[in-house]
Amino acid sequence: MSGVGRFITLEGIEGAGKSTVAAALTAALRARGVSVVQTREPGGTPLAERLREVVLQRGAERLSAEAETLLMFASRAVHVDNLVRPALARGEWVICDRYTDATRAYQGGGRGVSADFIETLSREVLDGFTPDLTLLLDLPVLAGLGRANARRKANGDGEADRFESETVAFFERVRERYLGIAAAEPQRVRVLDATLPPDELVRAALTALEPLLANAGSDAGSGVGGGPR
Ligand code: Z5A
Repeated sequence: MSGVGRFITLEGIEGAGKSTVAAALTAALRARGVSVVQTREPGGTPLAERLREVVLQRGAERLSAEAETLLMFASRAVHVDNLVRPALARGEWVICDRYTDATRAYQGGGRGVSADFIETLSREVLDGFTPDLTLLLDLPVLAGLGRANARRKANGDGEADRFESETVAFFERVRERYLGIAAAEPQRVRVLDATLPPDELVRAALTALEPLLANAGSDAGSGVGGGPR
């Protein structure tokens, strides 16, 4: 199916199930003939993935919350310019694991970076480029961290990165900020119950996409998000 490209983002705390849902949505959309690019942030292109390593790895030097925010936006700018916008211009859908809401929630809510700083960067660096739809996978912090820890143990993963080593209180602030964003932008952000089993959660995510699928190819607008393209 060719038509209007759509930019869909998945958000939530660690262990919410974003990667699982992203993969299932990509497969389900492709089965319906939609061209889909699945990607993630920070990262998504070779240079943006290098920036991801820089920002996630714990090192000896202090990285201020503002510097962390700048690195997130540097990676995002590379990703949007080289992958997201070109895919949308070709009429493809982009399913992206995290985007600017993650900066609002983690750097803003979690680390206390000012909303003004983040919104200025979003405007100046990305021209306010906004998803058509954001699915917020919400679940209690301890449940998310429990899943993430179980997966790390099962995979024999090494040292926790700079976010995985954060406190429960940090993730509570992140979750609260996410829910605040959803309350402020209910048209763009749909909250899904991420305590549901994976197949039910994926069904709920697909239901949320239906209005965009129904309109695919019938308009040339910028979608429900309404941000500049
Ligand atoms: N970050 C930031 O601070 N600012 C920004 O602007 C951006 C990012 C863009 C990226 O880490 C870090 O960067 C992230 C925020 C920060 N750190 N944190 N926290 P990442 O990409 O490596 O990790 P993540 O984004 O947190 O993803 P994750 O831990 O991989 O979680 P997930 O993708 O949401 O979950 P999952 O991998 O699909 O599932 C986790 C486990 O739970 C796995 O074993 C599944 O089998 C299981 N699972 C999944 N769904 C379910 C359901 N529904 N029921 C039960 N079990 C489930």
